[in-house]
Amino acid sequence: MSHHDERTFVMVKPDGVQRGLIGEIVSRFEDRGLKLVGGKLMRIDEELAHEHYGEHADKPFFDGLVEFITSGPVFAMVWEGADATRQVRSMVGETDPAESAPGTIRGDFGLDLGHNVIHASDHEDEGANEREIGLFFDEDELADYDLDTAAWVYEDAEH
Ligand code: D4T
Repeated sequence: MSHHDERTFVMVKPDGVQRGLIGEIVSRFEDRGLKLVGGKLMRIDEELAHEHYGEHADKPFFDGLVEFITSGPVFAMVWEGADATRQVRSMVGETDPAESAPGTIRGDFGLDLGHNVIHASDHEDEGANEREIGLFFDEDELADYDLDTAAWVYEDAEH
């Protein structure tokens, strides 16, 4: 099963939590065949916000971004599956909801670049998924189990 086990970090942002979109978003990844291995409702503090968004520290939107991401609870998740980081990103859409196709999460639920509902690890940033999982989750918060549907999701899985 080794190539089915890529893990990626996903987070419903404070706007998505307030708008009641946790269930809808979880359902989309479940429906796709991905496996949920971790999830928690939590508040991001200033320190974690700075670590998570460190690459944007010198950008003009950084202060507003930190204020927003710490403004209410987020729902942090880890999803696992073949090519999970890239597959999830394609379901999320572009950073700017206006550029996101209908059918993507931002294309269906977002209108505003600053309130774009969801975060997912960047598949073009090597190791971003593992780094972000490590920032938000302890290893003992992640479940290691087989999903019985895998035999139907993956052509090469054993029945
Ligand atoms: P995140 O990281 O939140 O999933 O978004 P993306 O990976 O799609 O995009 P990003 O890292 O380039 O931007 C992080 C975050 O900053 C907000 N933002 C971004 C903003 O408020 N104004 C801006 O001009 C940009 C580029 C939105 C997402």
